[in-house]
Amino acid sequence: MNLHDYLNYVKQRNGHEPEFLQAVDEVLQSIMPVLDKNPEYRKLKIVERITEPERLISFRVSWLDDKGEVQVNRGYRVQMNSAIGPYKGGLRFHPSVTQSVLKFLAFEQIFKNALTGVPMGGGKGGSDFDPKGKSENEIMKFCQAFMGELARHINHRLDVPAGDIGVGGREIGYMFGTYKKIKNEFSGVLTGKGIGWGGSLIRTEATGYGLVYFAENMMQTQNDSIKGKTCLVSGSGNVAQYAIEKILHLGGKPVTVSDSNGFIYDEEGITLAKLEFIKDLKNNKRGRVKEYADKYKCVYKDIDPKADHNPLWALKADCAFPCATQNELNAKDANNLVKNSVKLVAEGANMPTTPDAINILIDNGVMYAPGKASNAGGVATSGLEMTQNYMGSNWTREEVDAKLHNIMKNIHETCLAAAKEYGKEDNYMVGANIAGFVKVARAMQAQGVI
Ligand code: NDP
Ligand code: 2IT
Repeated sequence: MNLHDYLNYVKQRNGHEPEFLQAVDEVLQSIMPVLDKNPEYRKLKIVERITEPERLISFRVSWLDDKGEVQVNRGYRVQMNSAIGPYKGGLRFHPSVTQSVLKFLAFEQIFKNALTGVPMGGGKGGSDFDPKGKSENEIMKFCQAFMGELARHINHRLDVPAGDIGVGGREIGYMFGTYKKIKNEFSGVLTGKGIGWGGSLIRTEATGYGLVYFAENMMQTQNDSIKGKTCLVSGSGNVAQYAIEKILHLGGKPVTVSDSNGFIYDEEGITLAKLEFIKDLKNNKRGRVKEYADKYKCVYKDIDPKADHNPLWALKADCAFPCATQNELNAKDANNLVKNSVKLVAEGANMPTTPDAINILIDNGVMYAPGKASNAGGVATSGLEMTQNYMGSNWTREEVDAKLHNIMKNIHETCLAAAKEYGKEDNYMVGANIAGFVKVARAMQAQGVI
């Protein structure tokens, strides 16, 4: 089959899943030269197999809210590919969660995890549960109900979930407690656990820190650095917060954060002290970023989700880090970034840049890092948490940070090397897709038709 046939094949089987098709299209376009060079991959139907989840679990989650009313949500776990290790990937709690969204995330996770060099397969899960406006008690009730079913399908050697949108340390704690009680065992079945009960230092920071380490590696290829650069960051959750922290450590100047309502533009720059305000606002008070503008007297703009562009990406800056959600940066936004001579776009979120926007960035010489490479520091450090759990020991902050640093450097080199080998020099997207795919395809080939 050629590219057109493959795309049709996947479309026919998953026509109602736009996000999944978007993620698959991108990877298939990148890997066609690999299939041409290795005809056995076609014969072994690696593409047909890798686009089909090994197992997909969908389940009902019933729970009682504070008023005593019965609530019903839908839960999922997509166990996508276990060729190179146990299924690994986060859990997302957000009303926009569908099977398509989780399949796209699980699919990308296969290649991301392969790039880390830590042995982990690809998986993802979550629920259409909306944590916004829920009481602490309701969050706990939901997490217990969700894990009440998920516990039957995971264990520390089979499938190890972690956090994602709407799932942070608090939710991991409630789910871990439930798993432990049901299974009557204390094991590293989840990552992102608290320090003192199996968690790893730096896991909380890892995605944002890793993203900026990766961006710094990209800048270094141009004998440049993040130092002194004005940076746009979207989102204000886990990834955005620690991306901002590391930008500040490296001497850059972050000027924006956003949430689903709007964004702030702090022309003077977000400082470490202002970042502490954001962390407290989003992680403890669960407030809106507008409160930052009220406190620090800077610009705040509502984001209209129906608008044809996001004005955050029309601000002048050197670097842009989309860290909120999928398809948050479209062609119009990419044109605005290009118009303002942005040098680098590195994805903290998964698939935040639409396919036409990616083309615009690459065609205009903007350095572009796909999330499966640049946000891999989170899952890589989850892998380090698993290793520490297996060994029964804990590494210091410095040890884990040094390993994270090294992993991001290796991913950067791996992407560039694969891109070069296939004549797409400096194209991180093609490099990431090829390097991730080749590793998994080889393992699938070795393990036979299963
Ligand atoms: P959080 O839940 O901590 O934060 C998410 C942020 O994105 C919030 O500011 C949220 O705003 C905003 N957001 C979420 N959905 C939307 C939406 N539909 N429209 C606009 N804004 C939205 O999640 P994370 O920081 O963990 O995750 C952010 C991204 O990074 C996701 O794409 C995730 O898959 C990816 N990622 C996360 C990793 C991790 O380790 N946590 C690892 C690798 C990637 P609001 O407060 O209004 O909801
Ligand atoms: O998208 C991701 O890589 C994550 N949400 C982290 C997954 C993990 O298992 O740490």
